[in-house]
Amino acid sequence: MAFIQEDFTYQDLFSENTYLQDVVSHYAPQQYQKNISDDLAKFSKRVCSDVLAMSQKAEREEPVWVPYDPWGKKIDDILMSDGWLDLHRVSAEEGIVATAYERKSGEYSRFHQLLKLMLFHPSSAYYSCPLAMTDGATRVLELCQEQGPKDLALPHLLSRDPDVFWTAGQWMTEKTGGSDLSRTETVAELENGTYRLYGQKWFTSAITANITMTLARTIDPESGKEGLTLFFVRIRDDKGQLNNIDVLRLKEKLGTRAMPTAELELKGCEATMIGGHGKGVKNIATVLNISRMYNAVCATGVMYRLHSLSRDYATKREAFGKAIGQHPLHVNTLFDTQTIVNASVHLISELAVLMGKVEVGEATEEESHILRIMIPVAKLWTGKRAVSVVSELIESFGGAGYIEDTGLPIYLRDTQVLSIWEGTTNILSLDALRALSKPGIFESLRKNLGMRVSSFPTNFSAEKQILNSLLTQCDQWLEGCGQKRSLLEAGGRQFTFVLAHIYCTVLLVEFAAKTQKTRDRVMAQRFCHNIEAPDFIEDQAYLDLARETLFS
Ligand code: MFK
Repeated sequence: MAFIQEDFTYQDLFSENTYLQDVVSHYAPQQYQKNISDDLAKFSKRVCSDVLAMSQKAEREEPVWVPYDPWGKKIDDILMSDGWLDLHRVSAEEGIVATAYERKSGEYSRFHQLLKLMLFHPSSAYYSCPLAMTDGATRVLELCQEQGPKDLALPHLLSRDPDVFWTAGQWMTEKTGGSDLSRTETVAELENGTYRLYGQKWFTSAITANITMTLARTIDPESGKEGLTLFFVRIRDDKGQLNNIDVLRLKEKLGTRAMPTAELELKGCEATMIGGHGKGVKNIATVLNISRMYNAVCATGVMYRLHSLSRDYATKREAFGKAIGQHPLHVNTLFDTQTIVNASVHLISELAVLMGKVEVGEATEEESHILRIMIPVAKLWTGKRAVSVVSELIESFGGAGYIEDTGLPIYLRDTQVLSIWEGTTNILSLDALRALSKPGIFESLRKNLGMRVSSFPTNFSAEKQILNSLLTQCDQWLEGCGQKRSLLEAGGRQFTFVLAHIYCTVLLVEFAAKTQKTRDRVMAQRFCHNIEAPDFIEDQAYLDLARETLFS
C-alpha cells in the first residue's frame, strides 16, 4: 500500500503541556494563579481549533484595496477576510488588550495578558500587530492629560464587545526612514484652532484601525521652535469616511500578508496634539516599548508553537528504520532550539511581571531601570532568535517544511519581520546603549544580576562561574570604551546579546531551582554552556580598518 505520512498535530500548549503551567506558578503569586491558569487553559484550546481556522482563512484571503466606487468616487475601502473580522471579535471577547488594564490579576495582569498573547499570536494571522499598537495607544491615553481623546477612545480600546472594540495604528515611518524619526516631514498646521496633518506615511499597518498615534512637525507658538510632536487621529468617522486621508497603495510584503499595510497621504486630516510640542519621540516611546514587548512575546509564541509541531512530527516521521526523534543528531538539534524557546518564555515572563508592576506604580526604581534597558534587549534577542530558530525548525520537517499547504512556510515568511519592525536589531542595540547612558540604569541591572548569580544553588556552580566571567568581561569592555562612543556602538550587538544570555540563564536556573525538575536543570545548563563569549572590537584602528575594508 502506498505510504502516506501522518500529519503533525496542533497541541493544546497549556493544558496538555505542564511547562507553561509551571511558568505561571513560578512567576505569579498563588492568589492569581487560578484566574490566570483557568483563562489560559480555556483559550489554549481555542488557538489550536477555531481560532487557528480563522487565521488560516485570513491568510488565504488577503486584503483587497478598492480605491474608487463604480462612479469614480474615491472610497479607499479595504476588503477584509471574514477570518480577519473573526479575529477582531476573538481579540475583543478574550480581552487580549483589556486583560492588562482591567487588572483583575493586580500587577500580574500584564503577565497574564502577555502569556495569552503568546498563545494567540501564531493563530492570529498577525492580528497581534494591530493589538500591539492598540495596547500602546491605550497606555499613552491612560497616561496623557488630553481628556478629549481619552474619553473618546479608551472605552472602545478596552471594550470586550466586538462591535464596540476599536484598534489603533502607529504611523511613524516615512520615506525618509523608520529608524531616524528626526527626518519626519509630515507637518501639523493649526487651522481655526484645529491641527491638520499634511504629509505621507510610508508604512502604516492595519489601515483598518479606528484611530492612530502619529508624529508631525509643529512650531511651538511660544518659543517659535520647531519640534516633532505626537498626535491622536481618528482615521474614519462614524460613517466610515476617511479623515482627509488617501490610501496610495497597499504594500506587497514578504509576510504578514493577511494584514493590510498601506502608504498614505495625509491631506489635512484632523488631529489632536498629545503631550505637548516637541516631545513626540519621548511620547511615542510609550507605544514603542509596549509594541516591542509584544514583538518579543510574539517571537516567543511562534517559536513555542513551531517547536511543539516539530517535536510531534519527530515522533511520527521515520527515516533509516526509526522515528527521526530517535536519531541522536535530531535530538541534539531540537534540544538546543528548545533551550532558546524556554529561555525566551522566561525572559518575556519576567519582563511582563516588571511591566505590570511599573504600570500600577508598584515597581522599585531598580525594577523600572531593568525594564527600560531589557525591553529593547528582549525585542532584539527574541526577534533575531526567532528568525534562526524558525528556520531551523522548518528544516526539521525536511521537504514538507517547504510546501505551502502544510501551513509551515508561512511561519518563516512571517517571522522575518520580527527583527525589522519596531526597530531593527542595530537600532535596538543603540536604544539599549541610550538607556545605559541614563544615570543608575546599568548599575541597577548589574547589581541585580550579580546578586542573583551569587545566589545560584551549588549544583549550578559551573554556570555561576561562566556568568561571573561574562559579567566581568562586560564591565571591562564598558570601562575600556570609556568615552569612545564608536567602540561602544560597534559592540552594541555583542553586548546586548550577552546581556540577554546572562539574564535568561539566571531565569532558567532560578526556575530549575524552584521546580527541582531534571527537565529544567538540564535546559538551564545546556543554555548556559551554549553561550558564546562576546568578541568585542576594542581598538579604534581595527574598526577603521573594518570600515575601509568594506567601503574603500
Ligand atoms: C507593518 C508591516 C510592514 C512590514 C515591514 C516592516 C517595515 C518597517 C516598518 C517600520 O518602519 S516600523 C518603525 C520602526 N521604527 C521604530 O521603532 C523607531 C526606531 N528608532 C528608534 O527607536 C530611535 O532610537 C529613536 C527614533 C527613538 C531615536 O530618536 P531620537 O530623536 O534620536 O531620540 P533621543 O533624542 O535619543 O530621545 C528622545 C527622548 O525619547 C529621550 O528622552 P529625554 O529627552 O527625556 O532624554 C529618550 O530618552 C526618549 N526615548 C527614546 N527611546 C526611548 C525613550 N524613552 C523610553 N524608551 C525608549 N525606547
